[in-house]
Amino acid sequence: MENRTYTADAEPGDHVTVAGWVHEIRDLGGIAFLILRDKTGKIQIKFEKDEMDDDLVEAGLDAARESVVSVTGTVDEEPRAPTGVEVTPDGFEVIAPADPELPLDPSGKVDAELPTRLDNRTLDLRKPDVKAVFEIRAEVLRAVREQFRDEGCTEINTPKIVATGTEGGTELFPISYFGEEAFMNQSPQLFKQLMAGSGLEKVFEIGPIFRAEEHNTPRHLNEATSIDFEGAFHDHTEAMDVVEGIVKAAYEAVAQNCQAELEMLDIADEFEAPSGEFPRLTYEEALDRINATGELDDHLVYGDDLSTEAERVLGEEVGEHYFIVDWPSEIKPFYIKDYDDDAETSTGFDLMHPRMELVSGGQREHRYDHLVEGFEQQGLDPDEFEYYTKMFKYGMPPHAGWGLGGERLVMTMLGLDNIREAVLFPRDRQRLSP
Ligand code: ATP
Ligand code: AMO
Repeated sequence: MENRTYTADAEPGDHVTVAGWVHEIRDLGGIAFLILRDKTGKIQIKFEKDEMDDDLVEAGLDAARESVVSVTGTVDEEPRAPTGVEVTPDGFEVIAPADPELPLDPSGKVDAELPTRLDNRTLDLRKPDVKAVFEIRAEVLRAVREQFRDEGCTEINTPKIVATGTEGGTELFPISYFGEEAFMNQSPQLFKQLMAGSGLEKVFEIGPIFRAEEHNTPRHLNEATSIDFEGAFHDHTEAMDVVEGIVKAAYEAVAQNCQAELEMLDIADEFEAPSGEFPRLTYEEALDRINATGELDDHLVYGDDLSTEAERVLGEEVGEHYFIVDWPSEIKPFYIKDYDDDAETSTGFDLMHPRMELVSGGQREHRYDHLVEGFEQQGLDPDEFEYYTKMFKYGMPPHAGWGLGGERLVMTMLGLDNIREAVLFPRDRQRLSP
């Protein structure tokens, strides 16, 4: 493959070997065109039937669509060709033939349903608009990592096979660990906190979380990518500043480095990185604004969690990213700290996109006695979490953090209807392979 030239690099006068997929063959009679496609774009290969070796013409025109072929030839200027140049071949080789019966059409002329696309992701990602989503996803993760590093955070990796859950006992996937019961981790929550108390102080992790969600929705996965932060000596407002910076950095990087992909998705014109501070609404203000719309069947009262419908109504009201702060303690997890002067109100916060929740976070309970009490109140046995709680006896600083759903970030950024569009191989109720 040494002398392969990316198709976009082919210049008039070059004698090149270009390799890629047969995108399309247009046979016009005396002249025929094979459109060759690779990561960089497409190039036209011209076959002049009367002037070329018959075997060469036959090999080229018999190649099935989506076969991988290699073409050697001369590059000429041709204004009528899609890229302004074409290759007149003197050599043609089929490297990997494709079955003419394709399960989906990568040229996009025939639409395929999502399940067919997910079953055939290799072919699906030959479509430039689908590929664009994953190029952007990669850029988002790159930008997020860079922003964390600029903030002085250290990237960590914590175990995904664990002995206990943290986000409530019902949504765990049990597995057998050498005959002992274990679980797929729902969140790096406890581990990242342990690292906030370590010499690392400010840490982040980008990794999978596993949730045995029973429901099948367009915004839940059973395996998702969580972007987690935990910082020593941070309170919840500082943790909110960090996540606001991360989300903005991701948007800015995409605006700057992914114009071609945004155009491919047809959203380049309206794509905008959020500017200005994200509004911070209290939970009670949020309830008032939702109730004032009169759009919900039931009036929300203090202590209610926000339903999907309530989130949607509020999102339409606010119309941009926003935080909800000052939640009732009773509906936030045990590891979140309450205000010192108001034990009924929690330092927990959510960051919302107008369409859905993106982030949960808060300042953590770092006082040993309060933490153990919290476990008991939540119905969890503190003894099972001794590996975690005992570290709170050896100098655990005040700390705060959050978890941001990576797929939700990409989905809302690009206006994708279904979260599965933002994952290569989604795991949901129906889907365990590929
Ligand atoms: P022959 O070339 O042997 O006369 P033909 O009649 O099929 O055979 P043309 O009349 O040259 O071929 O072209 C057919 C169509 O292809 C025309 O619409 C022409 O504009 C277009 N065409 C010809 N050459 C090119 C090229 N190099 N790139 C793009 N389009 C081309
Ligand atoms: P929470 O459970 O709210 O908080 O999760 C944080 C964020 O992760 C994303 N997310 C999901 N995305 C897709 N499918 C799912 N099933 C799914 N579950 C969660 C969401 C959500 O806002 N330990 C806390 C975080 C913290 O306090 O640091 C936690 O896990 O975008």
